[in-house]
This record gives sequence, C-alpha cells and structure tokens, in this order.
Amino acid sequence: MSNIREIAKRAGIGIATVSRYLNDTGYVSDESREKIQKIIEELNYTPNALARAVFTKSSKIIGLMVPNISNPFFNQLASIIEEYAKNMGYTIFLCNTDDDREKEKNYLEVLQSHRVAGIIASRSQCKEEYTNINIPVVAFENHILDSIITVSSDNYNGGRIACEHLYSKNCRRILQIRGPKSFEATELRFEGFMDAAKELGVKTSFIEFQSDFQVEMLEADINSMDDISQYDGIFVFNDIAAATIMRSLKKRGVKIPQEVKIIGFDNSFIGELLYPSLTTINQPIEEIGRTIVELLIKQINLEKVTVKDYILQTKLIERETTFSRDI
Ligand code: XLF
Repeated sequence: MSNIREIAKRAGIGIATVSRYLNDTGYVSDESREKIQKIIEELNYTPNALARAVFTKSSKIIGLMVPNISNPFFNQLASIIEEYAKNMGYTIFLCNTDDDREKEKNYLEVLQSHRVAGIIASRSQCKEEYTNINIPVVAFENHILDSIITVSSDNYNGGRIACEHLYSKNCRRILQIRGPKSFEATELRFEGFMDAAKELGVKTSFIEFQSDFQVEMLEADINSMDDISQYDGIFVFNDIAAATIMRSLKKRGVKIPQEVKIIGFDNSFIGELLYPSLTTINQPIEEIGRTIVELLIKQINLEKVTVKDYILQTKLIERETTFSRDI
C-alpha cells in the first residue's frame, strides 16, 4: 500500500518535506507543493489519511456499516459486534447507510481515509465500489464480490419453517409480506416460504414492502393493503414490520391470534414486548456478530480464511401470535 515514503520517492523530494506539506507544519516551495499534490491525486489518496498513516500504519478501528439503525435487530447486532471487537482491542466506527447507495459510497471513502483496519458491510447496496479497496471486508447478508466473505442466517430454511408452522396451526389462506427486492435475505425467506407453501398446497398471496423500517413508509404500505380479513395467517419478513402490521390490525379490530395468526422473522427484543407476544424465526444474532468479528480480525491479521459463505442456523420461537387457544 502506498504511503508517505512512496510519495516522496515518486516526487523526488525528501520525506520531511512531504510530511511538512501534509501536516502544514512548515515551509514547502511552490514547485514541491505542485509535485506532491500531483502524486497524491495519481495515487487517489487524501492528504489527511496520508498524514495520519505516517504515525499509525494501521488503525485499531473497524468501520461498521448498518443499513437501518432504527431497526431493533441492527441495534442488537451493532452492540454485539462492538462488544466482541472491544474484547479484541478494536473500536467501532458506526455508519448508518439507510440502504442508500450514495451514503454507503461516501462512508466507504471516509473509512478509507481514516485508514480503518477492516470494514463490516451489512446489507450492502454497492458492488464495484469495493473492487479497489485494500482493506479486509466482511459482508452481512448481501453479497458484494466473490473475494469478500459473506455471513448470513439460513434465510431460505427460515422461510420454510415459517410456512410449515402456520400450516400446522391450520392456516390455509396465507398472506406473505415480502421485503424490498434489494434485500437478499428477505428474498430467500420469500422463496423458502413459497416452496414450502407449494409442497403443502397452501394458497399464498403476497405484497411487497419498500423498506424494513421507516414508519411513514410502512404505514403507507399497510394502508394500501386490501381486505386483510380474508387471511387466517400472515408471515412478515421481519419483526419490526410485523409489529407495525399488528398495530394496524388491532386498530381495525382484528383479533390476533383468534382471527389471524402472525409470524415474524429475527427474534429481536421487541417480539417479547408486544401484546400478544410475537412468534418469530430466530436469527442467531450472537453467533452472527461473533463470526463476523472473528472472520474480519483473521483477515486483518493476514490469516487464511477459505470458506466464502457462512450460513448460520435459524429456528422457530413460538409465542402468542400463533397460539391455537385464546390468550
Ligand atoms: O435484511 C433483513 C431484513 O430485516 C434483516 O435480517 C432483517 O430481518 C432485520 O430486521
């Protein structure tokens, strides 16, 4: 990787002069300034990052990109990652991308310019932007490049389990609330659910939501839904969206679970706080956080990591929203 030495060499100028220029700590002739600036541009480096790199060859900071910080699942995941990273001597630099490609792209530049030791990219919306990155990266859910390791839950099987559970509770007219198409995880949940529904011969309709948690957007999606009373079971692609659906159903006077049974996905902390409490599919969040940090630090330490896809097991957590008896 290029550094101050390389700039000095290419410009044919002493390291001390380059350092003075980068840190703005003394006289540098106009001619030298021009030469240094030209090399910096050729190398595509920001002066600040270079200046810092003089003192710290590699920082002890991990950049954590989360797609939606207001979603309880990502609150939990971030704090687990932070804890594991801290135990390994690293600090987290938190970036909330809002599933927005431009925001993610900008954060990527900021993280590079701060010379972070590694990056965790959750539900990334970028691909080619990662091509020339010289920093270890681990992805959560959305795949980025073949060279980047991806960790995720077994979303396909989770979708199957959700369908089989509703079926076992005698639901025969099921509505599936599907996530945005750019979320690989929820697309797999959808596929797993549909495959199981086909095998069991259950009639399933679906509608697609545009985001996983922006209250106004979810409310708008819900209000545009047709008559929900025709369904006896609903599978929602994550817990926070399930909470919003439950609120809307209750406002319409629909009884859960007597008239309609609901199952979410995540097993984030809100599920137990809801009334009735939410049946859901557990994502092994502790294991996800630990695996991500371990894989990233192995790469930072230049250890060989061969498996490219880590898929962690999902399971059913049964609570009141799918009880057969009254609650
Ligand atoms: O990306 C998916 C969709 O939402 C993620 O695992 C989550 O389930 C978190 O709530």
